[in-house]
Amino acid sequence: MTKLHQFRPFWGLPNASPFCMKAETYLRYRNIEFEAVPSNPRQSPSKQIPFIVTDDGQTITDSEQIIVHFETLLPSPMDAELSNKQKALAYLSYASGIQLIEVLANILGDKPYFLGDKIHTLDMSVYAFLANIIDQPYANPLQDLMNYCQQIKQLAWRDWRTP
Ligand SMILES: N[C@@H](CCC(=O)N[C@@H](CS)C(=O)NCC(=O)O)C(=O)O
Repeated sequence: MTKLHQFRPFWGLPNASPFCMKAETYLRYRNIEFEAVPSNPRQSPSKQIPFIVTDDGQTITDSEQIIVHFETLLPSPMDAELSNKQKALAYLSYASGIQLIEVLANILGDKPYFLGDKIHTLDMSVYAFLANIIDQPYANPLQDLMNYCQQIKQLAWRDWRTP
């Protein structure tokens, strides 16, 4: 079984690292069997987590590469029908803080997912970063994006309980 090396749950969140939570959200949504292994960056070949060790012994670091690995193996790739313009959205960074959050809220608008009616790998990233702000104990102005997070939480994390 694939081993996902990542931080332990923290602060009532499955993971306080959005990169770990992104990878785990993806594995859960895609129903890929995996075992979570508590780890830390020192144990990773890239000195960053998450990383996975696959059934056949391959080590893959970086949340994006983990998704790419499974997307090339599994049927029905999540992003197959996207245009280049839509794929460009995936390069959004959260570096510019609240202004970017406002932009994201506007892009999402009334749509259920960032690129429309269907969930894509971009939603794994956006969800993981937003959940690390929304699902934590301090109030903040991200309430408008909560429905979006709740939706992906229902799809990928329904069975998860705070340890
Ligand atoms: N591009 C990487 C980023 C991973 C990352 O930044 N992980 C952090 C934890 S949130 C880490 O391991 N930091 C340790 C370090 O950089 O020394 C990914 O998508 O997986």
